Amino acid sequence: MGGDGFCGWPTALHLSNQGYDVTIVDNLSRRKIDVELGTQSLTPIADVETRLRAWKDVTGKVVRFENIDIANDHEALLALLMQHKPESIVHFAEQRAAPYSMKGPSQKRYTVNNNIQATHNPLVAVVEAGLETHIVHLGTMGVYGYDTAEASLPEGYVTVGIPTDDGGMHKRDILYPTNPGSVYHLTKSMDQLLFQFYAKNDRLRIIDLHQGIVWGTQTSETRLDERLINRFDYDGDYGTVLNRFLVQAAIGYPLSVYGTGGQTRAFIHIEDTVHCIELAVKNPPGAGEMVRIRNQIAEYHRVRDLAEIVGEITGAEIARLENPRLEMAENELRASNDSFVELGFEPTLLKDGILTETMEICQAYRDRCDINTIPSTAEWVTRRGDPLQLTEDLSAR
Ligand code: NAD
Ligand code: USQ
Repeated sequence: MGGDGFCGWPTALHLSNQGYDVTIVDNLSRRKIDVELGTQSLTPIADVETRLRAWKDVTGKVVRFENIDIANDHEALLALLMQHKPESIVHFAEQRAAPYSMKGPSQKRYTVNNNIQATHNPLVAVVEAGLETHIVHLGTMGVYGYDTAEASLPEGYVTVGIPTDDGGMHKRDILYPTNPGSVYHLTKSMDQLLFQFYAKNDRLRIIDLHQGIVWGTQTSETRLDERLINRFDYDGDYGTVLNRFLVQAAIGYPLSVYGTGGQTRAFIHIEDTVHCIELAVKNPPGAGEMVRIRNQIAEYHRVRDLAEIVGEITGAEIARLENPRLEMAENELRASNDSFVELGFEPTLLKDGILTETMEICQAYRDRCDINTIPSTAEWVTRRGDPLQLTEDLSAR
């Protein structure tokens, strides 16, 4: 679900290449939002039919496509599940840009309505159809929040002690207290509760992947033919920081560091995303078990350090812009990714030289870049008086 998007498309191809029988379900809302925003992928993505024909031409394999809005067309979703009885659902189908979710009231409402229903409906449909389907959901590291933590973030749960009336201690594993920084991240926090309920009540088998920022664009499957090329967002809403810096460097635009650039985030290359999802699909939890949460991350970087790395390689200038977001100016971040490493995940790191390939893509398609869509126009809060800054006190609330 969401298999026409940036992470979904290469995953669909990879799973198909591994011998899985894949159906993509997507309502193409992401392509419509590009039109609404007057932007487009840096890379020339083909329409879905052309993409699927190319995959068949190149590999002989068939991937099916169903245009269904999973948030609003429950009957079509249910009928599809009853027809195919899938072994697994990989669920990417949500509005995923934090800035877009903070642009205004209609984008906030769309993000909440779309994302919550797009997560709830498949859960209801799997129960209604009486299926054993394993659900793999793409969540985000952002549910943990980015207040400076002195400890390494666990994978989803934390054990707490609640004092009992007789002076003892009642121990319980609870979801790590969520601290979302945007309406988008808020929906991922809410998704977690839906999963907890359906895993307990209906014994659904669910994995929630808390993924970091995905960078890069091509994978071994999307490289096979230009018609298979993956999406590359660089605009002020959907472009994520490292990919934006690489495009900006390619067109000679100063790298847009927000605030001090002291924000530390987790990153993962798109090829690693695809491999982690395959590992998740192959390793479902049992029925009746707690939701399995895995942190899908390779490494951490501060935004200003990324700008310096890209600047050193390309000679790009660095611009320090007022931060349009309400977030901590500086934060530390450490998080466990042990459960993927135990399954055999070998993270690809920036220092492995893989930056070069993405820079080449940016150079190859730089003429498609519309400079007017680069600035971020979403503001987190209506500014009155002094610029707002998130302090540690406010962040911890
Ligand atoms: P994307 O926007 O490129 O892809 C999402 C796809 O879902 C789009 O093709 C869209 O048309 C589809 N979709 C949305 N709502 C739908 C609906 N109601 N019915 C059917 N299809 C619908 O996003 P992406 O970057 O591929 O992200 C995929 C998932 O991974 C998202 O859930 C996102 O939150 C998560 N994630 C992404 C990143 C990242 O850096 N890109 C990082 C962490 C987590
Ligand atoms: N930033 C800049 N300059 C830019 C763009 C961003 O300094 O030009 C900063 C932001 O202020 C922020 C950090 O870079 O501190 C990351 O921003 P981002 O836009 O790269 O990523 P984010 O908004 O967090 O969202 C992305 C995906 C989202 C996913 C999330 C994972 O769009 O779907 O859930 O990464 S995570 O960040 O781990 O929560």
